[in-house]
Amino acid sequence: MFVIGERINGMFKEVKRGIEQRDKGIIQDLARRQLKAGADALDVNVGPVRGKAIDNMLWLIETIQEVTDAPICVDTPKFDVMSEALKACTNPTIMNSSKASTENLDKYVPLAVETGSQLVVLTIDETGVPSDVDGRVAMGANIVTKAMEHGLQMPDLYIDPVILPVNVAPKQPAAVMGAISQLKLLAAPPPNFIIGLSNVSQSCKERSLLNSAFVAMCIGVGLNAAIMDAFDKELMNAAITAEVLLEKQLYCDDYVAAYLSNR
Ligand code: THG
Repeated sequence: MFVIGERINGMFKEVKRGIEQRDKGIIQDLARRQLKAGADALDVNVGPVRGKAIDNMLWLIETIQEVTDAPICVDTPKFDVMSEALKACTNPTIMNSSKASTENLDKYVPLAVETGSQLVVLTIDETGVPSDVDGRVAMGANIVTKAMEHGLQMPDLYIDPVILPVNVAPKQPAAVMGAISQLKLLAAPPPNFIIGLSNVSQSCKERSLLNSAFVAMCIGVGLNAAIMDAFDKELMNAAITAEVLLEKQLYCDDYVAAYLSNR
């Protein structure tokens, strides 16, 4: 499981403060602690701050690169922020994300190939998020075709079937799982599958429980990456356990410790 720590995101108050006050300590501490907790990469999102998105993103990236060589998942919906950010990255990069419209794919996929980045593509287009499995599968097929056309290898592509909060969109968790089950058959080797896991429990009471159960279910159908809360030990343990039960990790009595010591 490729764990991308979600915490360096301006939607969190301390991160917003860190960005506004250019307080490197807050950001570097979050970077180190997420990696120590088992994250493989760090999501970096300036959040809903107004203006200065490029400056803020570049500052975050430079600040993080001072303390780690871990891959950086550049999380922005803006193409200009993305392309400037990639120039500042010396660490490996994951572009997060492109929408699935042809116009977007024709910009983002070549940029990924050119910069040697991996690329996350959401199953969202100008009509929004499909409400069912079929809509996601149709978009996923188009994403795979476009990646191949521009020469992006499947191991460098992540398809995100977009999970929404279960309290307002109760049919979506099953639709996400159905989409992964079908899309993984589309290419050999298949692309990677990723979700922004915490979306599923936003504004819900039992967040950790919902996140843990859902990650295990999704891993069962082929999810192999998630932007998630690496500080939630129960959640990390659930993900690791799901992989052991699928024999993606070898069982031993201390499999959690063994997994984490391999990071
Ligand atoms: N797909 C992709 N990228 C993504 C998402 C996705 N990036 C952003 C997001 N979704 C994933 N990251 C988060 C990070 C935090 C939360 C949810 C998703 C979260 N935050 C608390 C909340 O909103 O309640 C903030 C609490 C606080 O302020 O302390 O839940 O889907 N590709």
